[in-house]
Amino acid sequence: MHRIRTTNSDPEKKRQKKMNAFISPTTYEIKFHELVLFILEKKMGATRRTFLMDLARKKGFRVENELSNSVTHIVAENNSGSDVLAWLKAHKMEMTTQFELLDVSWLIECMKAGKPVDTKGKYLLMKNRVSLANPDPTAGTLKILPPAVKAISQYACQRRTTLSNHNQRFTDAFEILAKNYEFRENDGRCLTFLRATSVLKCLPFAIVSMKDTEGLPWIGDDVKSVMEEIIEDGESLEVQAVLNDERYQSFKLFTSVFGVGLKTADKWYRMGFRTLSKIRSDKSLKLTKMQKAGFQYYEDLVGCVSKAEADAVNLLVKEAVWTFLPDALITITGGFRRGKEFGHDVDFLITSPGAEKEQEDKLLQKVTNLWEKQGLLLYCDLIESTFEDLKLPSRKVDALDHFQKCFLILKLYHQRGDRSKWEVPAGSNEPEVKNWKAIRVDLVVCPYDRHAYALLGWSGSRQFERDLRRYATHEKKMMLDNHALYDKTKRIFLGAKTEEEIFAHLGLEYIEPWERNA
Ligand code: 8DG
Ligand code: CA
Ligand code: CA
Repeated sequence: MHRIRTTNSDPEKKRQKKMNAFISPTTYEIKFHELVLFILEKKMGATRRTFLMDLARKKGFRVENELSNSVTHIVAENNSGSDVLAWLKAHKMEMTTQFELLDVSWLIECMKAGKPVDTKGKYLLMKNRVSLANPDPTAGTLKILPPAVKAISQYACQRRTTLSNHNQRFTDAFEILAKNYEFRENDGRCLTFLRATSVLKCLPFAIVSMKDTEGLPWIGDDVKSVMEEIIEDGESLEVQAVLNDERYQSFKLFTSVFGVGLKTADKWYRMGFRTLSKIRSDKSLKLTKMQKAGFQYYEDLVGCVSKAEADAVNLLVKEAVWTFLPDALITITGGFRRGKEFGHDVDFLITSPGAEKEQEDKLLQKVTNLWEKQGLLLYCDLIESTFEDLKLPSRKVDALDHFQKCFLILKLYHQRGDRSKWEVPAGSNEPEVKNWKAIRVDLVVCPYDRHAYALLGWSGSRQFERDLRRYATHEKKMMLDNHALYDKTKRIFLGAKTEEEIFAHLGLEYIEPWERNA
């Protein structure tokens, strides 16, 4: 093994050796073999370093006393990336492997999690992995290599995509283009930009030059030309043109109304409408029940639902559902399960281990009746179940599922803590101020034995779901949807009690919900 090459008279090394003598000789089991840590003493101090080394070892990390070729992660405190490089250079080492330079906050997160966490942008002291390739140990030349990213899969279900997006300037632009292609019903080009968005969102670094995109899937010529513009000029003319396009602006506005899809938006646009107020006041337009509700509660619905509001709705749902099915399991799904702070609605999956089919079938009707009595139900669209036990999973990647569900608008009263700001002072003649907010809520009920499949299907993101199904079909000769997984070779349904089991059936590493933000 190559060791740091330093002269024997190096006082730093002598001191290091002395310190190492104090490090607890206790050996701990190494749990995470893929990482080898070295903690830099400079500016951290020997006591804290010893403490952190010991703690990390207790948690199953391999921590080296000395810097060697096997080190993969160097952790430093109060040092910039260039500080650390200067230190390494000053210590005249000969190393050929690459390693990452990380701030101590990364190590602390790992200690909290009890396992290695992503070396995300904010922890990295150097965006690129570093290699000290030094044929002449006295010269100490440093060479920065391109980011060593593991080959990135073309399938979102083989990538870990958290909410920390280092490439938002590109993905925002792609999302605008994708939306515009969706409005123009150009599904192919829409998908091109959605897939590119999804790939860039999983990268642990920010792209600064086109060289950084080498080897990435789904980055074709159209995507590249937008990226090049953004890198060179800070913005893309194509994106600017879309943002200024009247049709795009109108479609964006019209589809922001609950119940308005592409067909209606197109109709209104061709009729010459450009604003919502004109549509609202036109008595000759026939609106669906859903669109009427969409206009009635527009201001509330267009503002996002916060995590705190989702938690308040969660209490409402639990209280109502448990009145009729005390053993029901109720899970928030959708974006909030993936850790998002805001969403456009709140999604829930409900199942009960003990309920008879009849009880299950009547649940949503009972719950919505209760809310209606309580004056909380502003809109309700209940869809009956068309679920059949032995139905083969759908072949379509975007198929809707067959479970019983309801799309709702609920009245959520402001909580006591923030209600005061709405309260009218005593004796005031002002009209009473609205003390509630309309919230979109989706409830889905599934049979207990399908819970894992329904949970996986309703947790999203949409891109993640699409790629799970595409992966099952093309890589495994299996069919997956929100109800089941069918192995076409063996001609059997594969049961699963947990999401982990579904990933295992598919031969995939488990991806946590908060890593599914593809
Ligand atoms: P957001 O609300 O935070 O904006 O995003 P989201 O929570 O990820 O999106 P969503 O539109 O609420 O959808 C949540 C998941 O539910 C998504 O992965 C797609 C999935 N889903 C189904 N079936 C159906 C369905 O019938 N309608 C809708 N709208 N979504 C469905 O699996
Ligand atoms: Ca949602
Ligand atoms: Ca939803």
